[in-house]
Amino acid sequence: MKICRFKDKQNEIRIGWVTDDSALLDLTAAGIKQLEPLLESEDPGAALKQINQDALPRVALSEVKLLPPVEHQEVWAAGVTYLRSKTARMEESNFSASAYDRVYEAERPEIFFKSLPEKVVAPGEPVGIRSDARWSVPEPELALIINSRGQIVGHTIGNDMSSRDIEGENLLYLPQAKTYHRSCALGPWITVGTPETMAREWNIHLEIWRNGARAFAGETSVGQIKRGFDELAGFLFRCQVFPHGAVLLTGTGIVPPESFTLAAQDEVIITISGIGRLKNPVVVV
Ligand code: DO4
Ligand code: MG
Repeated sequence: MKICRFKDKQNEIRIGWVTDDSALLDLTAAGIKQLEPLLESEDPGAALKQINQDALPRVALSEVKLLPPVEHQEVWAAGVTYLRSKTARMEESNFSASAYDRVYEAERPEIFFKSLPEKVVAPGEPVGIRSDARWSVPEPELALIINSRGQIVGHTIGNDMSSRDIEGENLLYLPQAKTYHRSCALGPWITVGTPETMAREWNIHLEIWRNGARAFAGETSVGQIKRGFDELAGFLFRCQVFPHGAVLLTGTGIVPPESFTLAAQDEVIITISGIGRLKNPVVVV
């Protein structure tokens, strides 16, 4: 089951239940005006099933503006969770190579702050590459939607935009490489009710388009993530509170070749088989 945030024709923010590729049901008529109460319920999928779909207005997806599926949650990200990511980071950095090697094997994962909710980029809106970076890439990642009790209640698609040259120069520059204007996109909606065993069978696909031609394509599987989802969420919630819940990106397993860097006007398309597609053009910030 898929739920989204959207703006209607009157520019009002609403919650939608996406029923097929072309339409959603407006949940306002069922008294649902925010995602948070649904995500905080014991079982959001079961709560949705109790709603009478026939009583809800049906709206074409082409008539709405999708918003990032995040309200008051901080967005965090795990790193070096795929073998491919560890290898790539070690190649980009002579200086800090052993740090990646160690964190891949260590009990404690790498987790870093990624974005305030109000800064998250919506589907279709531009993601940013830094004007002071030479080597910029998208990182297509499965994102866990976690409620305030630390329970994983849904999944969405995340793009952890990154400046590889800045990170590679010195690991202490990680916050600048990872957290800047337009560096995090989420969407197009949240899938609820999928157990981890099923989510691990999903594929993640990345395409980057430039001047009408495909400049890069790559694929991985969620099953390649080395750590369990509850393990990652558990570390995020250690000695920390998230009164509105949190979003946790789970790391990237697709890394374009070293010769590739994003450019303005590229289009980044991330598809996760069980969720949908997140598309964003690129701008320099
Ligand atoms: O250690 C740097 C960041 C790693 C990351 O973002 C990833 O593996 O996805
Ligand atoms: Mg990442």
